[in-house]
Amino acid sequence: MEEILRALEVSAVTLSKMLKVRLAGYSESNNASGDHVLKIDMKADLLFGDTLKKLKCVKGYVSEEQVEFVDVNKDANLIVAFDPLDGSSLVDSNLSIGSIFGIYDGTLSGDKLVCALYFIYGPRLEMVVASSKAKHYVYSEDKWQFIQDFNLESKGKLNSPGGTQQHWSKEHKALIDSFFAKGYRLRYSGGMVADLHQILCKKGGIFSYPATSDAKSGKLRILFEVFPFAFIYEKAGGFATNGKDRLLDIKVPSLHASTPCFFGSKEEMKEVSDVYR
Ligand code: AFP
Repeated sequence: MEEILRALEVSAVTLSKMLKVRLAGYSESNNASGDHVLKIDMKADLLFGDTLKKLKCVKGYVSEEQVEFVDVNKDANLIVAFDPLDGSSLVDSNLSIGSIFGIYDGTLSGDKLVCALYFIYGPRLEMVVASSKAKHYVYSEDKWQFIQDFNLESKGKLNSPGGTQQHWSKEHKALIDSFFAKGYRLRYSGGMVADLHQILCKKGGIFSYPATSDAKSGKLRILFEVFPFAFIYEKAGGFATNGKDRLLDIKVPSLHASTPCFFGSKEEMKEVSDVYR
């Protein structure tokens, strides 16, 4: 596992440098989830894929940008699921974006997740890695430096509500409004890495991406986005649910399946469950 982390750290520094230069426009292709793909997404996918292919401990990987599972070493155990560049539609507006990874032992299911991490490309390059704790690092003076362990309070002040409001259910709208009525402040960039990172840094709040009338399974992908953040939030003392079940307990119907999801500190997550149950 350490071998994977060290290799990804190097690749993230490379990607961070690639992101600093002016980018070409949109490519012609769509990814496996049907999204329009920016050229930089594909470069990031190639970069991390090539990195993983060189590692003996990697059995295979699955990327948001690839339709199929990619085999690497049949005798190895660890499988990496990743979103190479989440929030890429924000590249043009120069907002923070990220790369998300889940490392699974043998099987792509929530109970086999042994480590989750993300890199955030903002004014600084930062990384959060969770295995036993959720650890926060910054890349500074050519090395990764530890900042803190994330520890969420039992509740926070930020409300980060995803999905088009026009397509929310009445119950979901009432839930989101109830947080604003209690003084929560709106924080939503449209990039889950930055939005969830902010809640961790500010020690609490709620991020939601519900089922909507036009997207019954929500938008965010279980293996590349939802499981890694659910794992990180639990290690930081928070919780993650689909409204009814703990996210890390849900089944994975297919590699690119999505799910409604809620992440946050424990009190907000309890309020979500009270409404959705
Ligand atoms: P892109 O990778 O297509 O930019 O999507 C980003 C994302 O998957 C996630 O990072 C955001 O939380 C979510 O989509 C935003 O979706 P909405 O634009 O529907 O709010």
